[in-house]
Amino acid sequence: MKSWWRDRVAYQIYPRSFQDTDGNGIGDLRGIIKRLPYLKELGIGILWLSPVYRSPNDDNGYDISDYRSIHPDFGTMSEMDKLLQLAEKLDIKVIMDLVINHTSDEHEWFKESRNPDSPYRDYYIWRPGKNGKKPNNWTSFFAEDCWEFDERSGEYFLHLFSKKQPDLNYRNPKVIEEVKDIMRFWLEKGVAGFRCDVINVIWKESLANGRKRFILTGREHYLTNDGTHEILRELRRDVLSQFDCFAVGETVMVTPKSAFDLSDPSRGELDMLFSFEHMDTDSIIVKWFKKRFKPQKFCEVIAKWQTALEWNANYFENHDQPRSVSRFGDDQNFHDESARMLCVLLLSLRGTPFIYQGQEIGMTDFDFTSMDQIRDVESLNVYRLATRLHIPKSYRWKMILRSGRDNARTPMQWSAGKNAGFSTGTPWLGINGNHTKINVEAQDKDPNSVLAFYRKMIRLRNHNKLLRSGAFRSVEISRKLFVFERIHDKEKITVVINFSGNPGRYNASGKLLLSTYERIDYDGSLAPYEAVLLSGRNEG
Ligand code: TEU
Repeated sequence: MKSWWRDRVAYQIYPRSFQDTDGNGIGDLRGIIKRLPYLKELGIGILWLSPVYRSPNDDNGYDISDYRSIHPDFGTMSEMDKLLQLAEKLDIKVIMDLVINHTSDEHEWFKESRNPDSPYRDYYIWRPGKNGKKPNNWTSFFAEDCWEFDERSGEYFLHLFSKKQPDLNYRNPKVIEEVKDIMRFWLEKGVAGFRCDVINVIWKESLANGRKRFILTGREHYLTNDGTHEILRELRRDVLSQFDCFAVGETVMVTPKSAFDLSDPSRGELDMLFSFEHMDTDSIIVKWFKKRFKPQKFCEVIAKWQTALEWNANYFENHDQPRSVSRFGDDQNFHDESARMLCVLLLSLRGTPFIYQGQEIGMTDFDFTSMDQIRDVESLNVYRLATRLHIPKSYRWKMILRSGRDNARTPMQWSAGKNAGFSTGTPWLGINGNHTKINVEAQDKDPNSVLAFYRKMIRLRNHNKLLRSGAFRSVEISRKLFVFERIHDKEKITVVINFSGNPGRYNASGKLLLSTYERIDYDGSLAPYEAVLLSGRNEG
């Protein structure tokens, strides 16, 4: 089957924050249906829906209690079917979020498994304590430890994420069969694949104590091991290979080598994956402790991954990350210019580009002023831990401001009107006050807007085979400049990026294809955050 997913631009919707149509303050499927023409006009070819399944929303849907039903807040299964039908008519492929490392503790399987004699007991990882202690010393992704004691069954269960997200036990063949059935259910409905949530931690090689670490003690026992590779090959063999679909993995803490093995087409596991190294260049060990963002380091990591993998899934933001224009650009002095520069960079790289809702209009980090406004379980846990560790309140709040996931989850800014046109009710999460300036309606008819530029750049990529599938060659990476080429046979496109708020200079030849500024030709001068694409002959 042709890898059509390599020729399309993908867009991620966080449904809870996208468009509410029934006034309950939560985005819904009818809202997504309403906005499909907007996505078509943007040039989107793949739509990734973050979870819309039934869930108690401890982790906003990444804690699933029924994989085959739609959460009533989002709508009904018939509305889901309608969304799929309309998307197909617009030639937009829809992929679902496959969250199979864990379920919700309100899933029937888990409720059953609390009975030690239940056939579902082995669907999860239950262990007795040791001398009144937890089964091991592992720590979770959400700043807690990894074991929760269940009074009823007198044992602990493992959870790498929140205590309401118990890990599934992949040593139990029934679990893998259940996952295959869930995948088939959605593929037979017409979805075109899956974004596989933290897919490289699902096999726990051992439950032994881990080496004490600042974060994720115990990770050596579950990160990207043979068990995970085998499960991925089995899912490919028994399910994915039967459908015209793709699987993109979210793979935490992978190296270029381990990522290559997970996404090498000849191994039949993932078709591509989201890595994190470029998203951690401004972190000190963990994302909550930040250092100054350095474009050179960021671009060096990107260049490394461009050649390390046969194919990448490229992204600069998602529902877990701060907004890219605030983090990698300059949302105060060069908002539009740096948003356009990031657009050129993302859409000029080799690999499938993933745009996150609101990125196309330059949405920024939130303007919250208090923890009362924070909803994300990860942020709430981290703030509680930082308080226990006596980290000063001002610094605790700075940690949340700079790295909290709610930065990306404020409702989509459709207009300057009430609630940014997101909802007629009270939004589940605060609306950014800058929606009066940054919104779709204001940009839709403005030829100089960030939105207009995304439409232009996506159109260029959708019609330029060299940009979609040419080889990547790094030319120059310095404190302010990132220059690379996309090459196919005798043709090449040179991408010159001034990754700074100062004017720059880089001499390069070629016909000007596009600039983030109005210009008719390229004389080597670069305005602040200017990016240009030049087409020419490949002599090298
Ligand atoms: O995220 C995996 C994960 O580890 C995230 O916490 C991410 O590493 C971190 O927040 C990035 O800074 C996936 C989902 O994307 C996330 O929304 C879920 O909370 C998590 O898995 C559990 O399902």
